[in-house]
Amino acid sequence: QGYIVAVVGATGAVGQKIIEKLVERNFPYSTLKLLASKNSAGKQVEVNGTSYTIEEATPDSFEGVDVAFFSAGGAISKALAKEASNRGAIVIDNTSAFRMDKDTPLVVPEVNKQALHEQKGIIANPNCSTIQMVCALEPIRQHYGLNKVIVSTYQAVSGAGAAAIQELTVQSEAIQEKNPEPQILPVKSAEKHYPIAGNVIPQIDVFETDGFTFEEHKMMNETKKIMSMPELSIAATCVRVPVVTGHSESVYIEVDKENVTLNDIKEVLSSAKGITVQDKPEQQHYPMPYFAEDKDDVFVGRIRKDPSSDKGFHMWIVSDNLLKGAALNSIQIAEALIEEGILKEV
Ligand code: 11C
Repeated sequence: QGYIVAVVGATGAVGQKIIEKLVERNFPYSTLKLLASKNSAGKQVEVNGTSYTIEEATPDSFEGVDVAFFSAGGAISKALAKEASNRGAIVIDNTSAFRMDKDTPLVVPEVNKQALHEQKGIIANPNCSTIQMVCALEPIRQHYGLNKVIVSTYQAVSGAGAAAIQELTVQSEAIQEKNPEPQILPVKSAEKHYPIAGNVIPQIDVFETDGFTFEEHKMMNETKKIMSMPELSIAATCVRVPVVTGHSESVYIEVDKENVTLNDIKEVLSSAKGITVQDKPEQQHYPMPYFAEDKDDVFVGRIRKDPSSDKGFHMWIVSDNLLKGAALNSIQIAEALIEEGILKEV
């Protein structure tokens, strides 16, 4: 008794976390199909004491599947997500392939669970840096309205995949080397690559014609879609830092209501689901990626009133980009599908 669940990209960093979370949260699966590219097919993976063989993902892999988690890159999602949904599976896609598609809900359950009812077979999981930010913005918006967001990110290399983690590790060990021969960051396909150990790279993904990067566009466009605020004034600067896991964000907001106090903001964040406020500067208590790794929550601290704008506030938001930013949010979407009766009880 339970759902037939497929994980596409089962050998990847996010795929592994999805499997871990399915087990940890007792997701009601009866059968687990672990799928990946041809290269990984045949590998053995142990899940909760049972050994599984990774199979190559093909259209027919999805026959009879109830829920399919995709995290094997945009090309695989574009090739196979519709094949899976045509065969009756609900797809939860972790790539940017369908996020801005008008027929695809883009969901963070704490913010817009109701959008799941509009699903037509594919549900998109937002970008990691977007998810943690909207988790903090939504409770503030609900109470005090939201007029403006300016965010600068400090993003971990695990967002760029296993090869980027490896690059940081190797360079960190040889940090004195004058020519570390970077090959992955900021973007594998780019003409130039820069070292990440001992460095900060103000480029994540490729540049668009307006001077913003694709990552920055994702943060701006996805936030508007998830929060149903197409007119929201929002700008992002996304930066890669030499941290393995855990994205950090410096966020400036302007609320809509008058006379909102610092305590008001702290109170709504403290009572919001999935948020832990860590904000005791006198005890040097604030969120850091080092301590957020493997934690489910979004951590918020350094909450301050802007010195010159009555409606302006600053905060520092940190979360594990592979968990709430990816695997955990995907599982929470699947759990919400069950709660909302969209995925029928079995
Ligand atoms: C990064 N945020 O840190 C990206 C990774 O659209 O799901 C997530 C890519 C995505 O590089």
